[in-house]
Amino acid sequence: MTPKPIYGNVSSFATGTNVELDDDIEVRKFPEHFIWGSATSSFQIEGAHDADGKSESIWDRFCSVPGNIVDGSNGDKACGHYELYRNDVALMKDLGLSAYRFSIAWTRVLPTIGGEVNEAGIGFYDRLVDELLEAGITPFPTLYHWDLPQALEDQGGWTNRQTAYAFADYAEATVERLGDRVETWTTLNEPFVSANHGYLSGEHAPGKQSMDDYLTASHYLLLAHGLASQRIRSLAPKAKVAIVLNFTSIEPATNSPQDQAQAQTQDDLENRWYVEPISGMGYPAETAQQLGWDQSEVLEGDLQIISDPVDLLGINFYTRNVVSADDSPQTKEFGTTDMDWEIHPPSFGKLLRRLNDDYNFPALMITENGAAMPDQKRIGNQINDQDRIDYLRRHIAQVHSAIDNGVPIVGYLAWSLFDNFEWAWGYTGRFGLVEVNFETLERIPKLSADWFSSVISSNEISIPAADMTGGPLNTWPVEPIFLPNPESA
Ligand code: GCO
Repeated sequence: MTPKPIYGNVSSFATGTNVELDDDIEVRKFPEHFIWGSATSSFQIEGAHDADGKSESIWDRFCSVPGNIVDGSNGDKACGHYELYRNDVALMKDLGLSAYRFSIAWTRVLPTIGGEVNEAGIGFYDRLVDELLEAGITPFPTLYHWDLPQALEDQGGWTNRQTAYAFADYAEATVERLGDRVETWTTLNEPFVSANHGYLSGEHAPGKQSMDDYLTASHYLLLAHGLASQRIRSLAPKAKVAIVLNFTSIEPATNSPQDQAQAQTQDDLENRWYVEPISGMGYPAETAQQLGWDQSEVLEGDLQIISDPVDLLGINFYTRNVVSADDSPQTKEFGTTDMDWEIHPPSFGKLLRRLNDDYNFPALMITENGAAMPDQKRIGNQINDQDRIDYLRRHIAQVHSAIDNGVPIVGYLAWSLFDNFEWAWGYTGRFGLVEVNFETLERIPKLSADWFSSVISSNEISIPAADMTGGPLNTWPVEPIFLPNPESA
């Protein structure tokens, strides 16, 4: 089956329109063909940890160490998506998703280093892609969402340059099998988190804690992206290549030079460190120097490989971080989610404009945005998550506003379709639009799923005027959610 194109000619990108309904509600219409979807990742939902020849990943290993995961859980069963995928695709169809972002487990496709492709493992994704296309949903696979084969970690993982080449081989094997039906390939999900949480803070697999390892891993991850991108293009010349980066808005707590310097360093490390090499600008020089990084891993030609132009930048956004040189705790202006992450929609709008002003990506897509919420209230059987709806609506409003300002955003994917394995938080952080009972594996759409579904079918959001003028609304007070257009301000 031929996939339908997921984004057309971005140069003729049309902006949305706004309709004032009455004094209380404003309706914001999205451009025609705007992509609405949801996202998940392999380890977080699939389960079937040793099925059909899959080998151990760093997350299988990490979960087996007591104390690593707050609730002592693992991904052995997760949402049981490996068995229930048909049911799940039917659910996506009911919700009206036009795209589904999922990730492919390297350990299913190539269970051993340098070994043969595991037909049973890739077969799962082959069937999933067909099922999605059959349902009219565009498959949007990510090749790497953190579940590195443990066998590669045993040889240094992302601190070993060979892992980047192994990734390109894995990309090739996957694209050879699915490239006839997949239009857009995402190489990596959030290399910052892979490198930082995995090799510096140690809160994620493989749990290392070294600044040298962080720096090395960040470079080999980006190299892996570039090598895979070249491989994908040579195998599937019509394919679009994307990378998904996470961005956290970093603000200095005060105007003091110390706080500003701290904010600059953090912004460099978390945000610019990845987007700039990809854009051909190299690593942020001042911060690299401050950290004493001699860049000896960066061989001649690497930066060119890394900056092989992408067709699409995927943006994951959740929160902002107000930083001070003395690390003092900051007030969370508009409240927090259940993860204690600050809710700050205006920062999202600001970030989208900044990415468009500072870099030159032909298209942007929101590949993750969402919130863990307490999910304690119910109406009958259904979770009444008005707080999650508020979060989503305010962030989607920022997307609309950015589009109106000419930022070429082609789609919005909510994180996440399901409650799932939230890494070191186990099953305690619930981000789903759909509730999952982890005993019975029953799926029950939350109120937010119904709301999101109506946004998709109408291709618009309705915003209470109070959201734009300030004043208390629902669960937290707001400031104007639309940043003024810099031109007209
Ligand atoms: C990420 C990952 C997801 C997380 C989500 C919530 O962005 O960190 O892509 O796997 O579950 O972000 O933390």
